[in-house]
Amino acid sequence: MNLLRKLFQLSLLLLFAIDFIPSGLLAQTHEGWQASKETIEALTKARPEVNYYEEKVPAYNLPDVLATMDGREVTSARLWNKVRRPEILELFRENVFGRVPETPCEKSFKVVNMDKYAMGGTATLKQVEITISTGGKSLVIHLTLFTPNNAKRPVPAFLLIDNRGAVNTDPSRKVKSEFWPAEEVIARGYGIAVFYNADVDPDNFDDFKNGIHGILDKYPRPDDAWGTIAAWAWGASRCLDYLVTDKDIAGNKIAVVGHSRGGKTALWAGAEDPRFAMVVSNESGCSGAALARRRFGETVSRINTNFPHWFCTNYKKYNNNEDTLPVDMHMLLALIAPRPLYVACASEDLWGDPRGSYLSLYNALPVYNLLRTNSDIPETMPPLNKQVKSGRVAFHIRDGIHNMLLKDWNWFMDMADETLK
Ligand code: GTR
Repeated sequence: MNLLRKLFQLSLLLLFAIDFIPSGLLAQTHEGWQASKETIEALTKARPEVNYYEEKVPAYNLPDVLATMDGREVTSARLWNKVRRPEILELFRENVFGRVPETPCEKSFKVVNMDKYAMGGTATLKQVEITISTGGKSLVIHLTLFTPNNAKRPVPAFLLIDNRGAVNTDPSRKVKSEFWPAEEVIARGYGIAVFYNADVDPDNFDDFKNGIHGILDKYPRPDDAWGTIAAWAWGASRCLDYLVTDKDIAGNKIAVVGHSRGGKTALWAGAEDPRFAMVVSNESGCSGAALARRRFGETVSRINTNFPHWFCTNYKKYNNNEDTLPVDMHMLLALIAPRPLYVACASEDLWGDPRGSYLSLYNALPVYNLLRTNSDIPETMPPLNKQVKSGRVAFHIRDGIHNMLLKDWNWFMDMADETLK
């Protein structure tokens, strides 16, 4: 009886004490984010063949990001930069995204419209045509750029790889969208640019005849020839070629941002082009930030079947065969190091495997820390809507469905405030 009373008193005391623990501490000691049962069940009902259950994730071993192919342990920044990073980049070219053809081409920029009083006088708008030409054929990438009028120039800037079309990125600003919240980004002192991915390569499978493929590819195409995602990433770099010439922009402070297929593209753009000073992957999922070996939500075989044009032909070898892939996506994230890297997910987007994306970031940390960035995040995911940020890496899982919203952008800018400004 006495013992029972003691236990009762103790539990009251505990309950009382919890009220006084600072909420920050509580959040840290809390279990991290878990997918809701309702979401798991609803998604499983819609696609019973897809795994959304954590307990069904197979056991796997990730390739060691810090072991060279000839078996050396990478213990210095020098060995990473000279040997291991180039090796990993090659493995991704060869097996996943494909290689850019060596066909020489010409490139020119033309500012076709400029408005110094855009957005009610708060910003300057420039519309730029980037023309790529070779062998009598050419292609134009339309770049839209706003820079703040009331900020000290040159300003840091964000470049969005737009995979949704002009309705989200209207230069006249008659139509506004949280997907590209240009006014809000300008108000925080950043430049904001965008190009439409389909300008570079239309998002459909036509055996690589249209877009930049039709201009630069040699046929028959080898099995490691670039797919559409690598083409979009290349397009992002052509936009960067212009941006670094613009006096209003700080060329060494340009972040590349992408959502979903655009997020996969942003990661590959950042890997291939070290001039991007920061990379933001929003809900990039399978073949983006999410670990392939978890086979959670979208898998390598699903993505290669539904989107046969996104990756190189070699990637199809890993359909239902993820364990033989010589890389996993933590190694793609590691290619961004030591630059700031933001990985974001959404709680209902289990197709894109939020946990696999977080673990991927976690497993890229050894490279960030080898490069002395003091980036340290726990293995447990943060709770919903709580950003976790350390050194040069940051992550959040926002409540809601697959999308990119102002809430996401605000967190991206919080990180950029610390790492780019
Ligand atoms: C899905 C695809 C994902 C993701 C998404 C998107 O259909 O399976 O990998 O890229 O499209 O881009 O919105």
